[in-house]
Parts: sequence; structure tokens; C-alpha cells
Amino acid sequence: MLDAFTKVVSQSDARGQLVTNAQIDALMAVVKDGAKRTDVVNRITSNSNAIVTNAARILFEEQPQLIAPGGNAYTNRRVSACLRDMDIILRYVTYAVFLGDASVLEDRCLNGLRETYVALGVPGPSMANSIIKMKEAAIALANDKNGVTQGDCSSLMAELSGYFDRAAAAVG
Ligand code: PEB
Repeated sequence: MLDAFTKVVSQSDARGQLVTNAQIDALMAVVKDGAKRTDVVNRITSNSNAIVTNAARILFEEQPQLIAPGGNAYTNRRVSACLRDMDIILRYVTYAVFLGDASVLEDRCLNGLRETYVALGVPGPSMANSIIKMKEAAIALANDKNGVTQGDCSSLMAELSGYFDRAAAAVG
């Protein structure tokens, strides 16, 4: 598991080179945005139940065949596995935002997930759809300018969005 800093160091070390000025500038930007980053993690973390359950409710409204007999999420046991999977993915996305690096998400959550879903008959495009719904809710929460110091959050929102997109692409 890497963070934005250890990633730069490990890449530099692999090449036997010093950290470059451009890399230092990029890391300074991470430091300066630290409060925004932790605020984003805090907002998503404290609303994770609502993010997951709303996204699942909308998914099942759009695709009722998933929870009908023969559907992959039919029976309460499978619906609960579904909510749990969405919760796990959201949790790893928050870890990636916190660290400013996708490796924890890639290595500990997405690696092999597509194969697992194929084996279980979990429909990848539906799972990807649930992740995009969580993304929309998470971005709306994280980008809400009410009650906070106004600032430019565009690059952080693009980064957050990218982690959800990676997760959706990994299973879809
Ligand atoms: C991945 N999901 C399921 C299983 C595993 C994962 C390993 C099988 C074992 C179990 O049921 O617990 N576990 C999960 C994950 C990590 C992990 C992400 C990362 C570290 O360790 N079915 C649908 C929907 C979707 C869904 C589209 C949106 O139709 C999910 C929710 N996942 C789903 C379902 C099951 C499952 C298991 C329904 C149960 C399948 C079954 O038992 O038949």
C-alpha cells in the first residue's frame, strides 16, 4: 500500500534518481489540500450508510430483475451481500482519497474482483452501475460548498471521481 509520498519515493528509488522539482511541487499541492482531503473523507465516511442504501435502492428500482427469483441478488442473504460489497468498495475509495493513491483500492479490493463476480454470477455491469450511483452521491456530498471555507476543489473531485471510475471499470 502506497500513499502519494511513498509512491514518489519508490518510483525514484527504482530509477536510482533524486525526487524531482516537479514531483516536489505536486506533493506540495497534496500538502496544501490536506484539509480539503480529510474533509472529503470525513463527509463520505459519516454518510456511507445513506450513500450505499440509496444507490442500492435506485439500482433495484431500475433493475428489478436483480431481486426477482432467478436474479443474482434474490433473497435477503444476497441483497445483504450486495450492500456489503458496495460498502466495501466505498470504504476502499475513501482510503484511496485519504492516501492520495489508488494502490490500496487496486491491490486489496479490485484485484481479482471481476473473476470473483464471474464465478458467482454477479452481473458486472449492474455492479458497475451501483458504483457510479455511489460516485454521484459522494461527489454531491464532498463538493457541497455550504458551511465550509470556499475554495477550488476541482482537482480533488476529479481524483475522487477517478477512484470510483477505476472500481466501476474493474468490474463492469
Ligand atoms: C466480493 N462478493 C461476494 C463474494 C465475494 C464478494 C468474495 C462471495 C462470498 C460472500 O458472499 O461473502 N468480498 C467482496 C469484495 C471484497 C471481498 C468487494 C473486497 C475486498 O472480500 N449481486 C447483484 C448486484 C450486486 C451483487 C449487482 C450491487 O446482483 C453482489 C450488488 N456479491 C453480490 C451478491 C453476492 C456477492 C458475493 C448478491 C452473493 C452471491 C451468492 O452467494 O450467490
